[in-house]
Amino acid sequence: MMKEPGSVQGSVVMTTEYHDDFQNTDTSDNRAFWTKEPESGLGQAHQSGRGRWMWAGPVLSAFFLLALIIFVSVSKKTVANLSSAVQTVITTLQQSKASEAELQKEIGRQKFTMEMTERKLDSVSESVKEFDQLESLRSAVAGLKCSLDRVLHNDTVSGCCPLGWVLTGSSSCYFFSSDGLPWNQARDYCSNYKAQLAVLKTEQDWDFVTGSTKPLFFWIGLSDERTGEWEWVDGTPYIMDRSQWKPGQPDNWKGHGLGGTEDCAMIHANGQLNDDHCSRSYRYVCQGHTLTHTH
Ligand code: MBG
Ligand code: CA
Repeated sequence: MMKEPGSVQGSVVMTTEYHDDFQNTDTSDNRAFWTKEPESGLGQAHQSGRGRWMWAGPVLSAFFLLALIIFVSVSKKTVANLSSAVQTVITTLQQSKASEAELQKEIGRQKFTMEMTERKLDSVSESVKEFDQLESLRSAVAGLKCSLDRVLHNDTVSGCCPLGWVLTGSSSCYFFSSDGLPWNQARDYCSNYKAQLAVLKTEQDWDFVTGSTKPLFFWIGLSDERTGEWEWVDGTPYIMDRSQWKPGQPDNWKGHGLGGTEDCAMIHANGQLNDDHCSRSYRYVCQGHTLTHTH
């Protein structure tokens, strides 16, 4: 009744309806369906390897991630090492800076010490230069002390010269007369004081005496009367030194009209020697020693 071919066909239709999809599996339909994909052989090969290489992506990603981790880790380590090295360099620089400051301080201290030493040496050098002056000052002070002792105690003390005599650095006593006597009488005067007419064998004695006599004339203990050769009153020979004599002297001059020649030495106005007639009256220089006992 309701069964009609269409019904049967209906089932068929149903089938047909079903087969519609099926029909879509028709080769031509299949072809049509697949033609939507790339047609090249390569595309087909790729498509066919896709399944096979599915693991590559994650593995590569994991590998990349691991590499990144290692890189970061190594980088971190490197940065840490670098930071430590930089810190070490900074510390070393700071230490060397501190050492340099200390070194500079030490150099400063040494410089100061050297400057002090230099100043001390200058002072010593000046003292040495002034040694001669100090020596004459010392003897002047000693002479003043003797004078003071004499006034205070009305006595002559050991190490001092007789009243009116001058004490020198070499502990000699000199008397510079204010009156004039012939050479022989002058010699005897000095002898009365346990002294002698000045015998000047050293440069110091020479300088002291001639420095004191200028610009007056004074007899000293030098004569050639006894033997014709110049000798000191203590009997020792005189060693000729022309620089001690005035130019052209000694000349043993006879033109004075006093008889005889010139046999006695006197210190002229300029501090140089001249031989003169022994009978002339000139001031004289006696030379003696300091007293060794009080009396
Ligand atoms: C004098 C001397 C004398 C004698 C004389 C010769 C101008 O000096 O005192 O001793 O040497 O010169 O001309
Ligand atoms: Ca003369």
